[in-house]
Amino acid sequence: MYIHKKPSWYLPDSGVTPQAAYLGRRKFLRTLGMGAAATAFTRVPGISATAGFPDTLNPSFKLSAVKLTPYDLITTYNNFYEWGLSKDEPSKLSNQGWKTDPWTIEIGGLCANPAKFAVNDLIKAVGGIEQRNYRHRCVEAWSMVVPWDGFPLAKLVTLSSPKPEAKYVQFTSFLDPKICPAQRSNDFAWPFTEGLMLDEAMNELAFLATGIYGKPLLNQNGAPIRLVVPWKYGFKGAKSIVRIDFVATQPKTLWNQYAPDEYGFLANVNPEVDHPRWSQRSERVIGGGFFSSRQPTLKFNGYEKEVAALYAGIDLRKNF
Ligand SMILES: Nc1nc2c(c(=O)[nH]1)N[C@H]1C(S)=C(S)[C@@H](COP(=O)(O)O)O[C@H]1N2
Ligand SMILES: [Mo]
Repeated sequence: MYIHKKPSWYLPDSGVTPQAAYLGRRKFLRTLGMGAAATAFTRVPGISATAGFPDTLNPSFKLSAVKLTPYDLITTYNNFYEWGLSKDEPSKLSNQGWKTDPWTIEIGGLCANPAKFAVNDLIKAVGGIEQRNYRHRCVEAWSMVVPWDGFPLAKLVTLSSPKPEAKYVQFTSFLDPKICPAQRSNDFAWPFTEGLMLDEAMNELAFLATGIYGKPLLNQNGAPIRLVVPWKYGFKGAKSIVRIDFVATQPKTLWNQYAPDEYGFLANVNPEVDHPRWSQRSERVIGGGFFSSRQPTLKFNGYEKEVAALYAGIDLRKNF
C-alpha cells in the first residue's frame, strides 16, 4: 500500500478558503510556529462552567429536519485564531495549559448594573441553562448544526439594565499573550472583539453558550462562555468572553478592522451577497459525506422569520 506522508505545511482543510487567506506568508509561517512554544505546557483538560447541567432541550429550537453534527467534528474542526489558523490546531493547542476555570466575566459600559461574575454565578443569576439546536454557518462557506447549552443573551442584557444611550453591545475575548503565542504577534488586533446592535442582542435567538451536547464547553469551542448568533456568520460568535460592554456607537471588531470589505459589521448570512473572494450561495456541510456535502445557503441562515424585522429599511447589500 502506498502511504502518503503529509508535508509539514499541509492544511487539513485546503478545500475551504480561510478567512485570513491573504495573511503574508512570513506572518503565516510565524503563526504556525507557535506549536513548538505551546507544547512546553502540560496538558490540562478544558472543562469549566459546570453550573446548570443537566439541562433540557427547548422544544422551540429542536430543528427536527436537520442532522446534528457529531461531537467529535464540532470539537476538532474549529476556528479560534488565538490557537492557530488551521482547523485542527485549536483542539490541540488550547488544551496545553490554558485554564478556563475559574473564569470571571465583567459587564460594564452604559448600564445601571455593571457587575463582575464568576461564570457559574452568572448562570445562576440568569436562571440556569437550556439546550438549543442551531445552524452554524462560517463566512468561509462551511456549516454545522450544533446543540448548544446556554442562555439567551437577552437575559443578561435585562439583568444589566442598559441606559437609554446604549445602542450596541461589545464582546471581548480573553487576552493572555503569556500563554497564547499568537497574541504576541501583531497580525490581528488582539483581543478578539465583536459587537451587536442592542436590538439584535435582545432578539430571542442571540445566545450565550456554556456547553455543547450537554457538556461544558471545551476550550477549543470558547470555554467557558461564548456568543452564538445563528443568523450571522460564525465570526460574530466571540469565544472565551471576558467583557461585555454597552456602548453608544458601533464598536470596533477584529474581523471588520482587519478587512472591512470582506467582513461587514452586520455579517448576516446572505446567499445573495458574495464574499469578494468566494460565493456565499452554498455551503459545505461538515460531516455531510463527500458527495452529498453541499447545500444551498439560506437567507439569515434559515432564521428569516425571526430576525428580518430587525433590518427593516436597511440595505443589506451595502450593510453586509
Ligand atoms: N476569540 C475568538 N472567537 C472566535 C473566533 C476566533 O478566532 N477567536 N473565530 C470565529 C469564527 S470565524 C467562527 S466560524 C466560530 C467557530 O466556532 P466553533 O469553532 O465553535 O465552530 O468562532 C468565532 N469566534
Ligand atoms: Mo468563521
